[in-house]
Amino acid sequence: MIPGLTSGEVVALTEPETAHVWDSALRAAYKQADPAESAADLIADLPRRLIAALLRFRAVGTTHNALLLRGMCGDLAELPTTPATVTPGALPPTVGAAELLLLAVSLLLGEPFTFRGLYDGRLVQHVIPVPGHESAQSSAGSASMLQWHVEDGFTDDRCHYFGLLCLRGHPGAVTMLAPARNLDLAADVAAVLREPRFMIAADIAHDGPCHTAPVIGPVLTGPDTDPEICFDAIYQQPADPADRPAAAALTALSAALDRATIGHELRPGDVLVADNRRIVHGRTLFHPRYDGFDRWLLRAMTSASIEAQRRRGSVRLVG
Ligand SMILES: O=C(O)CCC(=O)C(=O)O
Ligand SMILES: [Fe+2]
Repeated sequence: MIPGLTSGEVVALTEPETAHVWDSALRAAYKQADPAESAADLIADLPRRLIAALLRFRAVGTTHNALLLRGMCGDLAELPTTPATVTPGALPPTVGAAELLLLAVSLLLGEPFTFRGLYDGRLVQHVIPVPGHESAQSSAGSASMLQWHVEDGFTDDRCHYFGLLCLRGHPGAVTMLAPARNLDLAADVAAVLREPRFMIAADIAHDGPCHTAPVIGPVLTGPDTDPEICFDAIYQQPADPADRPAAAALTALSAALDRATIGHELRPGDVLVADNRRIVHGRTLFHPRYDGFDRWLLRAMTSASIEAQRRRGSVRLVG
């Protein structure tokens, strides 16, 4: 049994709070206005303690540098069947309401954005199992564990936070988190991981040429007590293929991540937000049925730096 988040990392809405938030989100979704604008409006309808928890998370993190919000969606009886593609056509307001709530949460952490070459540049992405992609090491896969990674580790433009909102869960599909601050690493291994000896390639979800050259850098940076981490079990290698200590350090790190694992099986209405600079994540394997009722998450990425986003020329779209 994988341990979970601590109680201090969970904010559960009461039934009246859920009803209020969901009603406001549905009304906003019916208007079909600009999603980021509608989401900004929706912040005023979120419970104050939820807003406070997100602002606190942004400022000082949590024990595992993740935060779970529960009861964010009301009645999901009208939810359509789970799409079979990551770029589905028009979806009804039930999905729109959930998208707006995820964006409202994201706005409290910074600026939601995405990459032009990722799922048609959709600000909110669909994390679903896709027929024929079972073995893919991307959110579309299912047949094998989605290995340890940070979102978009190949670029310095990667998000500071990501949020996953669950519309449909799948028993046994566990989102796994390993906080960098909980890793027990030998001093010599940690020292190698702090040197710029590692390179990450763009993952298969990114379409077309990458907007930046692959980053060569360290895996660990920042203070020992709260380090930042940039790791990808599949797409990262020593920059010099002959660098055996660097390869060994990556292997040792994978084992340390396994030992530090906590997990959460997402349920409908859950929103999991995680610090993409300080934790590594993955997901256990599961067996989709492709009957329209498979696991369905919405995902949004957030930059904590509005200045960096504006300097790139576009706050919402990068690349
Ligand atoms: O499915 C999950 O729980 C995590 C998905 C994920 O890590 C991703 O889409 O990058
Ligand atoms: Fe991920």
